[in-house]
Amino acid sequence: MKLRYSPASPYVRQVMIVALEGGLAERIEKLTTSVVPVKANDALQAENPLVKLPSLTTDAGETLYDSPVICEYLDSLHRAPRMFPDPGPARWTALRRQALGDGILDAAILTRYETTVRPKELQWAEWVDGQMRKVRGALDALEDERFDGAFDIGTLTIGCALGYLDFRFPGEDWRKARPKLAAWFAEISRRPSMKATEPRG
Ligand SMILES: N[C@@H](CCC(=O)N[C@@H](CS)C(=O)NCC(=O)O)C(=O)O
Repeated sequence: MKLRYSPASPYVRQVMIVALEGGLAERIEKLTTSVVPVKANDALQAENPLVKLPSLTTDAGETLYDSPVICEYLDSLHRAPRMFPDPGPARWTALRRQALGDGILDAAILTRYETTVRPKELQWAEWVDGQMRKVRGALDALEDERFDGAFDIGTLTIGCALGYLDFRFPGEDWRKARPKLAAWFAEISRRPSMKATEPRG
């Protein structure tokens, strides 16, 4: 399998965590790829018309995207404990948490593009405020979430979102008003798959 990869991408990180947890990492060839929304990338576009990371080309030659689809595909290939729970209440909880983690990431990345890619004279403060309101509101909701030791697609996605905030928004100080979430994050960050995929770049 070939994975369009960046060590800085929190969505790629989710895929790599699922791969590591399932013992599949050796089967994945990482093709380091750089993406910026205002720049064309013809090679990536030929595989993924959305021109985003990650995308995964399977051994059968089909290219899958986006990260939730790739994660679920990889999770179907191994016999280790599944990251996607079977149908039932635990699955809905995990998928809701996955959506919340991805939502934090989507808003944080829109903020980052607005502040680092868009020319200064075109930047829109209300846009940034609106996106960061989503991020902070989601973090506030997570402070009261009871994770009960779960490590699955929901909790790993939230872990990747918090890791991304530390990586790209070091001034945010999200831990200050959210001590339970901070303690939970410290605990899951000790997991080998989380450690091996800490963001770089
Ligand atoms: N929903 C997508 C989001 C992927 C995404 O936005 N990836 C970023 C890199 S971290 C990207 O490719 N950005 C380039 C762009 O938006 O054009 C997923 O979960 O895979």
